[in-house]
Amino acid sequence: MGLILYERLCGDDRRPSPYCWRARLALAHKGLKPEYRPVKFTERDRVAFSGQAKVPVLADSDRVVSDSWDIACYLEDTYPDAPSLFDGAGGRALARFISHWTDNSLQKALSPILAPYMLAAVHPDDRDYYRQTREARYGESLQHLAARRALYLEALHPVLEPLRQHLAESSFICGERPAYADYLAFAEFQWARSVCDQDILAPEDSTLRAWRHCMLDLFDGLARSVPAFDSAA
Ligand SMILES: N[C@@H](CCC(=O)N[C@@H](CS)C(=O)NCC(=O)O)C(=O)O
Repeated sequence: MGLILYERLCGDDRRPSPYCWRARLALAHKGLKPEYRPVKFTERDRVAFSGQAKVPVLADSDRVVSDSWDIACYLEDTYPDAPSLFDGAGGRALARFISHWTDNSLQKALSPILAPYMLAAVHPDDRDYYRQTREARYGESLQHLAARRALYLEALHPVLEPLRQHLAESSFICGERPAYADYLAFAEFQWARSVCDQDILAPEDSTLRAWRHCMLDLFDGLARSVPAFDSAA
């Protein structure tokens, strides 16, 4: 048995999960080609062998790893001769900081914009589950969130400022070449373009758009190869 990545499946074969894109891109960076096993939200039992219910889950022969950060660290430590995801202990620590920033700032700003789009994008079997769990999380209906979309988009702009300023000085978050910190942030943009028919970036946001374009080109256009909206190409 080789490498298997269990990842989220949505309707029309969409793969929006940013956590799963972190793992997809980390595997590609290492030159590894896993078999993808798509899992619906309501198929939690299919990843129960990992001891928890979320994706991504990576199975590498008899090793099973869940959690995107743990998967990145596992790949880095298990495949040290392949290109590095972190470039040393300092780079790993900085990537961890970007992972916390992504989870706590970028994703927090993005998720109220994308949750209503997700409701339309999830597999029809998952729609009730998604609505119930997300409305419980936000404490209000997804319809109410959608009605405030313009406000959330405005609030996203300053959250992106550190990324914008950094990318004005550097081709990638990690410098001359992309590495795991780039995948962490880009995975959120990939989530957006997988489900949302409007670009979350303004036309004048040229620095972020240029970086996103380069990220989409990586690994023979891996991120472009899945169903998504062209509005954010
Ligand atoms: N900290 C985990 C979070 C994983 C996560 O939340 N995955 C989502 C992907 S859609 C999930 O499985 N959610 C299950 C649910 O909402 O029921 C990671 O970094 O991998």
